[in-house]
Amino acid sequence: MFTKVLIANRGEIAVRIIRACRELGIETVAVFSEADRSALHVRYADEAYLLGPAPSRESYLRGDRIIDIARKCGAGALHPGYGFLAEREDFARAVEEAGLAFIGPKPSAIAAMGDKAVARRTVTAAGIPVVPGTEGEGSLRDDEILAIAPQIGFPLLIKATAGGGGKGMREVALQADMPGLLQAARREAEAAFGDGNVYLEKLVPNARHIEFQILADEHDNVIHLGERECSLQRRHQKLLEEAPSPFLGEDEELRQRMGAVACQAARAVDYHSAGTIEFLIDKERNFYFLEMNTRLQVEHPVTEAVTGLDIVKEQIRIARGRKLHVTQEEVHQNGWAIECRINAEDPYNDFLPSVGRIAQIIPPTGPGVRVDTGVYPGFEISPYYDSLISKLICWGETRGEAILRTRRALEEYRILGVRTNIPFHQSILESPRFMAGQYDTRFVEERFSIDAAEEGKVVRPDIAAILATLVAHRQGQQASQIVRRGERDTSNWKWVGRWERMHR
Ligand code: MV4
Repeated sequence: MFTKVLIANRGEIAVRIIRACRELGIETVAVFSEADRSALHVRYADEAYLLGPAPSRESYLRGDRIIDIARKCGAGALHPGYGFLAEREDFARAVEEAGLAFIGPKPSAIAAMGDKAVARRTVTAAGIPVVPGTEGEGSLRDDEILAIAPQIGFPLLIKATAGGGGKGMREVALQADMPGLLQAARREAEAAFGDGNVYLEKLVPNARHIEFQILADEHDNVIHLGERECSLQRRHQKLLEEAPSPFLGEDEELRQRMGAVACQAARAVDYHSAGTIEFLIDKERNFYFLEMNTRLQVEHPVTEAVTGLDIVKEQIRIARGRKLHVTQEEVHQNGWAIECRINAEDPYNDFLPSVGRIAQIIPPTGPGVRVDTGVYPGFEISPYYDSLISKLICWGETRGEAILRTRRALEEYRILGVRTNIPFHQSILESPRFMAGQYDTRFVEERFSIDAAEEGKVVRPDIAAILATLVAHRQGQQASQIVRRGERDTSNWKWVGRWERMHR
């Protein structure tokens, strides 16, 4: 059984995983790029090793170097987090071949769900409903696709088999548009995944995007932890997630039916660890398997908030060969949770990424509030990685309380130095459609405008001036951050001195 874990990731998720390891008494090893020398995950881990220059390709995607470091430092397992190498079958296999435990599913399960056409066929064989579309797998030629399209009917979607997340996806309204859009989809898929293969699905209009969290151990136990509503996105970037889904609401029968199907899908690929089954639901409440994400997800905390389970700890326990310590009957959704992804981007300027130094950051706290972040005052937001700087997760006994608490927390949140999408979240949380739970995957793009939502609002330069003064004052007398040390450092003063010198 391993007692030391290498975390092959950065940012908030690396910190999240280190925290789970700490609580389990497991030693932690961080890896970092030159841009992340003073990042939180580096400071929180017991050991940290440099991977290389800032670009991911030369650092966090260097699977060979990461495995090398893991072996040399005596780690017994590796947690990939999300993104980067998390869903790469070849990497998972290389980790196992190096004698390390991969904290995630088997390479064969990653492969079976990674190709979306193969996944469709696999789950269909297990009796799981998928959206009508092309059947089978393997590459389809243009002439074959053009021949099948009218049989499926329009509107339809061209999707990349290597895809997921909307890349290489094209909506087609007419057969006449097929050839052009087919080429465009193939080109985009080729550029993004090095694989231009595509398949077709009938478009489900006004769909809701609901996903089920599952956990599966190596002793044939598969359970689901209920759903998350993920329909609030913009250009396939999720911005806000909640659990439960307001669309499923009190419909416990449908929830349990979908949960059972999610477990079935996991069993179909002999899945172990935490995973997510994505479904589309149409207005008539028909649901269809969309894809499976074979990793820990960004939005896992909303499920943790309502179930009281620690999904990362469960992943580690499963990788240690232990049994799930809850049964399906023991899992309950209690209350409501909302997660806002706080991104360094400008909601007033087409969500353009915002880079620079975080001059000040004051996260909200208090009852029912959780903030997962990898940044701190002085941290430099670089253009090399995604723009997620923090996740705000608020829990309430009811959806209403969760919304009010999220509004309160967003109001408390102060981030200076970079632009963030906090005003976007505030506008969403005040929009009648969101409050009523009546939003689908097109809401942000088609029905929501932050400028319209904020029309008529007063600008308060006096408040801005007072805030600027307070921040300047604070910076002048900033207290040292005192962290209790274990055996590995002698003095808090020494540590703080080093810290201050690093950020001068
Ligand atoms: C769909 C769909 C409707 N019908 N498939 C988007 C990302 C990937 N996971 C699958 N996605 C979708 N697949 C069928 N057959 C709707 C989505 C979808 C979506 C589409 C357009 C704009 C925003 C969207 C947000 C979530 C899901």
